[in-house]
Amino acid sequence: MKKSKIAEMLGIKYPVFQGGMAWVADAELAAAVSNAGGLGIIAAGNADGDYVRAQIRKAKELTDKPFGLNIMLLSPFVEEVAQIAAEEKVAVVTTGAGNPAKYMALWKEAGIKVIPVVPSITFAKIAVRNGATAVIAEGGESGGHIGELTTMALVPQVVDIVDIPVIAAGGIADGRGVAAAFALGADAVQLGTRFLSAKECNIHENYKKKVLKAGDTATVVTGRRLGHPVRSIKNQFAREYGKIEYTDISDQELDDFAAGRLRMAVVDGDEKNGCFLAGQIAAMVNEEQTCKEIIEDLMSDTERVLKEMAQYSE
Ligand code: TUI
Repeated sequence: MKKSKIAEMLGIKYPVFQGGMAWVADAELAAAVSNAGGLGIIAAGNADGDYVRAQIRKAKELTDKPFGLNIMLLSPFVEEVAQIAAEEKVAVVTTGAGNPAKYMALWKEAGIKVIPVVPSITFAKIAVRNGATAVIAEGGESGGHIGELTTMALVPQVVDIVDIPVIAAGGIADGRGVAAAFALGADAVQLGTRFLSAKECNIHENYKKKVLKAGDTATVVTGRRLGHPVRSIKNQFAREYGKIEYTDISDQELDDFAAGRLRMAVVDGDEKNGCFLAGQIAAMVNEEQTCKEIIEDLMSDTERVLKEMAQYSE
């Protein structure tokens, strides 16, 4: 297997990150991924500081391996969560949905490795300037909040302008995706949707079922009008949101319409009213497995694909 710089820097066995999925990625999932040799990541999402601190402490009990905290920068609790990350000295902070520049000195002083998600070259350059350890280049195939570019277009362009490791995310579910990410110059990969099916993933069983039975065109992007495009599985909520998005409804009403929908999906399993975030590769996720099985499957599949690809250089 290819030597991964970021895996070496973090002291993890495999170059595989688990995406910091809001409401989904708790201490149990993160610790299971880290124990399996990847980088597990707890998602702060919109949760308050007490919840996040408790999850970090729980993960420290469940694993002695490094794990990360994903900070969603649109969270109303972002200031206190940023402080808690520094106080608890998590090994890694990843960020999403914004520019983390103003917190980076704080985290770096605490010895934390900071790895922002960047949706474009502009934000990749800002991350490098502010001392990021690496960047996650996430394409629009991903579930959740997405940027404009695809993984195929974004990853090589980011690789070309940064001198730090690039982790590819978006549309990666198996060894073919990992090998493709390596071909684009990525040093590691981040997977979200594939971990939704993990045995250690504590989402409502209706959410898991939706992912397991999703087809290739199961997802849709809504939310562009408010500047926060979000990919989710088509259902009644997504259809209703899509219908009202371009009417004369106010921004506030539109925001209110979407509020709390992720919780309805993850906790309540409300198939009609919940927002079931998932990436375009949901159709490629077909069985429930442990995190260890997922990561080992992924790595052996990657090796097989890379070996097969050697024929192109003969
Ligand atoms: O953050 C994610 N995925 C997410 S966050 C989330 S919670 C949410 N729900 C509704 C609306 C907004 C957020 C669900 N899924 N992935 C990482 C990611 N970061 N994707 C795109 C970005 C991003 C976008 C803009 C990063 C930086 C950025 O900067 C632009 C700016 O103007 O700050």
